[in-house]
Amino acid sequence: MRCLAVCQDELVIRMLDEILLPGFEVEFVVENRPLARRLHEAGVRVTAGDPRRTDTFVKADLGPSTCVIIEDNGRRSPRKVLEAVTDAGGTLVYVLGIGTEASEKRADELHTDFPDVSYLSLSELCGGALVTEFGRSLTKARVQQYQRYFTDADRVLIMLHNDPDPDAMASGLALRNVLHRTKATAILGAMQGVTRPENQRMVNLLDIHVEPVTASTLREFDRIAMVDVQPHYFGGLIDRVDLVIDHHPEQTGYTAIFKDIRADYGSTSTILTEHLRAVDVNISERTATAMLYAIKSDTLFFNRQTNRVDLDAFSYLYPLADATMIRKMEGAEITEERLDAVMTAHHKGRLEDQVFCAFLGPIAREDFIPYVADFFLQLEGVRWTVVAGLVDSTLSASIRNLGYTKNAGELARRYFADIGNAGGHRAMAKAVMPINAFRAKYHISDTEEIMPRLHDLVAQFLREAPTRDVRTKAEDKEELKTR
Ligand SMILES: [Mn+2]
Repeated sequence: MRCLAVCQDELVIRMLDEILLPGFEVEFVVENRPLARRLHEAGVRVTAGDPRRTDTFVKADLGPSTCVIIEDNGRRSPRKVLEAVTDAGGTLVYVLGIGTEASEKRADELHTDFPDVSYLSLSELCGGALVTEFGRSLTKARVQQYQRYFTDADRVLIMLHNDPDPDAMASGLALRNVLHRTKATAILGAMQGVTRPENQRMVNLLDIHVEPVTASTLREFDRIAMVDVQPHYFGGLIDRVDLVIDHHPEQTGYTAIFKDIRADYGSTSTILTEHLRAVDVNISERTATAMLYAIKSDTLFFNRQTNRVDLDAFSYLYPLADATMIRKMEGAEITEERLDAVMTAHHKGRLEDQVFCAFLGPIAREDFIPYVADFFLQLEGVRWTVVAGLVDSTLSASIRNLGYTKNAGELARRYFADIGNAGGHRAMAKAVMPINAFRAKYHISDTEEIMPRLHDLVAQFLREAPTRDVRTKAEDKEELKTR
């Protein structure tokens, strides 16, 4: 997301550059030339110019989807700058109060003349959670913009890449939802249809219609949106679209009126989950199921580089989706090796007080562990699973629960963060640590003791009075980094 920040205070600039950088592409507009030069040399993206002039923003390529932050230091009124920004076409505008005592009064004053402008204070922005909040409110503003733009169209095409995969189809369904349309007025289309058997299974089970599109039928649509792909993919056939939502690296050479491209996200469905949440649209069970399946498959069941936003979207969709349907879609994924791992867990594991724990011993591949943990969560009477296994000298554990009890991520962090990597969310978490560190901390002399010890830990964790998920500043910061 592109962000233009109009700031004159070096400290504020450096701070904003630090806190906004992971999620936003920030560029500063600075009046003082020596300061601009110094910042430029320090690697900060900066333009020197008079912020009270419209052409400064025209030159900075300010568009309706660029977020603008204007510093208000309480001395000179930001009114002139606001006018210049508005004249240059800025619509997502925030005024950031820096050390202004009467920020509420200031916000009221500005609100009268600039009703669409939001007022924030620096201390709010720095408090981690608010950067998330800020991100949400920006997403909301952007979604509302494209929703409006699509309202009066008779027929909308939601274009997918060739041989659409789960993420493409789920994103298509989700966008149709955001646009409040049906399959008659928002058509999912592709130049080449679905061929892979596992994707066809999804098409059949969820009754998804992907219409064939050709260069000539493209003209029959009033608006074209693209999800999980960008126009360059079609080799010059489509060089102008109304909306692009994608998680692949941004490409050039096409025009899009609106776009939301987040290359650090694991799936396009993750971006669309945020869109749906931002504008409070009801997500149907079918759409949630498709999206959950898409996130799982695009992140290779969280084995590919996992982003916290993907886990967040996953936890949000989980209770809305039909788990049985997902298992049916995954059907063919039961391999003999996985079955072996499940059998081992069945022999060696134990179910006690609705908690299933198993230590698989040495295993060939780490991905058997989450698979087995997911598998046993389906078993009648199971509410928690903790499955561990050994790959070389590394002990890996996957923790799952049905999503409405205590926090799996908190359990992982509490018991394993000091001896390895541990983290996750309410319903799913993971810990990876050297086996020797685990043996030393939990006084394990024989591997037979591992499974009962896991049971003890879960029991101890569940016995404690419910706690709020208290997170440290460092974790909030970590979340920012992965946004
Ligand atoms: Mn994708």
